[in-house]
Amino acid sequence: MPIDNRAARVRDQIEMLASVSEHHQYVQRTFCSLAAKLANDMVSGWMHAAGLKTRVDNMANLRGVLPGNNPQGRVFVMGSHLDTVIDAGKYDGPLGVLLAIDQAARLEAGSLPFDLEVIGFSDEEGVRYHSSYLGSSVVAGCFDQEQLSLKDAKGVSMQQAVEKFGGDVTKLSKDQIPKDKFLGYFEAHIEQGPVLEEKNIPVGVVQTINSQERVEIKVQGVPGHAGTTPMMIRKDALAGAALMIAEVEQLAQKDHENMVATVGKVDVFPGASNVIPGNVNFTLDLRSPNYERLSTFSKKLQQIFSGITQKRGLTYSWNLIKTNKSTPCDDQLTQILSEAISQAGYPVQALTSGAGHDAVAISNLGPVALMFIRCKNGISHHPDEFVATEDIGAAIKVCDVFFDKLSQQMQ
Ligand code: HGY
Ligand code: MN
Ligand code: MN
Repeated sequence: MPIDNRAARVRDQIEMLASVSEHHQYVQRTFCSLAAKLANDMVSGWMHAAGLKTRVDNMANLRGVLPGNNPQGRVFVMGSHLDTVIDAGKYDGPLGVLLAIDQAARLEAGSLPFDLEVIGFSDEEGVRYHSSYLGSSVVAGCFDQEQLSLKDAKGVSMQQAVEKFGGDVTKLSKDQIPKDKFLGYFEAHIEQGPVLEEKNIPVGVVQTINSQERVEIKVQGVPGHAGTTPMMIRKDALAGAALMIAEVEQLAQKDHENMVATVGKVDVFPGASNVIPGNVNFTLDLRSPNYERLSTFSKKLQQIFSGITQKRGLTYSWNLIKTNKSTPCDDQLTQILSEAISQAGYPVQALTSGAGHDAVAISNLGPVALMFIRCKNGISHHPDEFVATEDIGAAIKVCDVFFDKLSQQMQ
């Protein structure tokens, strides 16, 4: 099938998948939701049509295998995630899964010296449990079982959500790819940044994925009557949290070359307009190319938080949910990818990734490579996210050469 037709097919699949959402006004597919199930159903149909043998594993990952020609062969994985953020774009995640399915459709079963496994990971964004990489960390054998007790906004534990979806948490280890079977991983993903557009290049090759820390901060004060409690004796958790959040931004701005810091979610209790907030929980998302700088930033922030809360008669807790050091992409796979980009007729543009990707978790198994695809104005995690069909075509062209080279060089 000509590349333009394949690109148009991927574009149409992107549009169809974007209609699968747990919200009627915007795109939202979170871990183990009904929308996640419907998305798995839709995408597994496309996997079948591409000749893949599919299954949903115990962590809700959708997996399809194209057997190679060597029964003792190892497995090479290509994929990305099918879950989304809230009010999401259409391409962040799904584009990488659909490009993988397109590759499987091009390659005949038995044509590769290794098995090709295509995976639509179940939870890269970590929206429901403020975690991340739930699906890929099970595949990589680095899932933290303690996370099964995390509760979502409705008090549903991760274990309950998995079991309701049809997974068995006692069998998660069976869903890991054994390290000695694992050949490597390749992910194609939108850039979610402006560089490729500025350079007018459709694809780029990622060298490193930045380090990341996800924390939940709980601030405790004393709730009270908004009308009868004098100002000077209040222990207002939200007023304190507001100062803490302002400090997050100021400290990151002071070190803006190395750090980004975001408070994306704030929950106020009891949340009534005439009650002084007694408790506030907020999320903290810290990122840096340099993990040591991130750790120093994190310690400094804890000192600042302690100063603010002590002065105001509040207490707070710092609950680390997830931490990932910066992840280098594999030299050999990245070299093959760079050669494929060049052979496909594009300049080779090296990039670092400020965003996290399933490649971070999968790197616990072995070599990973990550290709970025230009997206309009670098917009992502927003309904205006967009990738031109020509750039989908460019990505397909590179993937074709990448797998042809891979099958000659790696077994
Ligand atoms: O948050 C991220 O970096 C990614 O989109 N999960
Ligand atoms: Mn993503
Ligand atoms: Mn994302």
